[in-house]
Amino acid sequence: LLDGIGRNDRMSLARAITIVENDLPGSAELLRGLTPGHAHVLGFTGPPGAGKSTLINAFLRHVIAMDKQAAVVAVDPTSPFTLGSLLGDRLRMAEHFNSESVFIRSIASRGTLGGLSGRIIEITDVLRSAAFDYIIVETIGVGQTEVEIAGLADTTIVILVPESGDDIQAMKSGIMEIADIFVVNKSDRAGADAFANSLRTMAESRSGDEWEIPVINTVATEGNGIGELFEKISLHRHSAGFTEKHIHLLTEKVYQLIRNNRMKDLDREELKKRLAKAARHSGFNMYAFAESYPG
Ligand SMILES: Nc1nc2c(ncn2[C@@H]2O[C@H](COP(=O)(O)OP(=O)(O)O)[C@@H](O)[C@H]2O)c(=O)[nH]1
Ligand SMILES: [Mg+2]
Repeated sequence: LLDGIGRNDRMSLARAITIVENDLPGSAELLRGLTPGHAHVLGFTGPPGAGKSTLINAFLRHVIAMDKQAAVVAVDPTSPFTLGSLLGDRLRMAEHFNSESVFIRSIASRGTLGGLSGRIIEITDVLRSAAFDYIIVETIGVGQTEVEIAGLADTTIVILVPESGDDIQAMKSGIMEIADIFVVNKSDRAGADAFANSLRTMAESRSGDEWEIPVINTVATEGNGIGELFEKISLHRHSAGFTEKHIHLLTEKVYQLIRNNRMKDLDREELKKRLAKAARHSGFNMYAFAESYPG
C-alpha cells in the first residue's frame, strides 16, 4: 500500500485513506511507514457559501494547465448525516473529477468540535506521502477549526465575501492569526473594494511578521483573480517556514497520540469486573479507585 501511495495510485490512496479515517486494522503501521514528500499544503477556509469550492475548482484548472498534480480533501461542513453537501462539493468539482492530475476526496466532519474531522491530519499525511504538488484542504471556518487548519497547512487562505464585515468583527483575532492570504471572493458584488481595503488595514496591523498578508479580489465563478492567488501562494511558500502555529497543532496532536498509546492497555471489561467487586464495598471511593488502578 505504501508503494502504491508513493506512485499516486488511486486505488491505494483511496484504501489508505479509508483505513486511517476509520482507524481500521493496520492504520497505525501505515501511518508509521509514511515518508512525506514535497507537496505544498493549502488550507482554504471561510464561512459556508463564500465560494471555497468554486475557488478551488478554478485553482485546479490552473494546476492542470501547469502540468502539476493536486489532491483535494473537502471536509463536509454540515451534519455527518446528510449526504447533500457532500455531493454538492463533489458536483462542483466534478469538472476535474476524472482528471489524471487531480484526486478528490470528501470526508465527513464526524461532528468533532469545530467541525474538522478528527482524522484530517492523518489523511493529509497519507496524501503528503504521495507525489502531489498541491494538497488542498477545504474546511468551513468556525473557531477551533481555523487554528487546526492553520497548523495543518503550509499556507492558509481565508475566503470571505464583501458582506463578511460583521463576521470579521466576530472572529477578528482568530482570523488574523491564521490567515496567510485573504481572498475577497464574489468581488462582482457591491462593496468588494471597500471591504478589501479595510481588511488590508487590519492585516497591516499584524505586527512581528515578515510576511505581509495580501488581500486578493476574486470572482471564482469567472476565474478572475486566480492567477494572482496562484502567484501569492507560491511566494508565500518561499517566504514562510515552520511557524509557531504548526508547533501548536503538532503539540495538540502528539499529546492525543501519546494519551491514546498509554490507554491502549486499559481493558474495559477487566475494569468492569474489578469495579463490580469494589463498588459493593461500603465506603467505595471512585476517585481513590481510579488513582490506584490497576493497583
Ligand atoms: N456572484 C458570485 N457567486 C459566486 C462566486 N463564487 C462562488 N459563487 C457562488 O456561491 C455559491 C456558493 O459557492 P461554494 O463554492 O459552494 O461555496 P463554499 O460553501 O464556500 O464552498 C455557489 O452558488 C457559487 O456559484 C463569485 O465570485 N461571484
Ligand atoms: Mg464547499
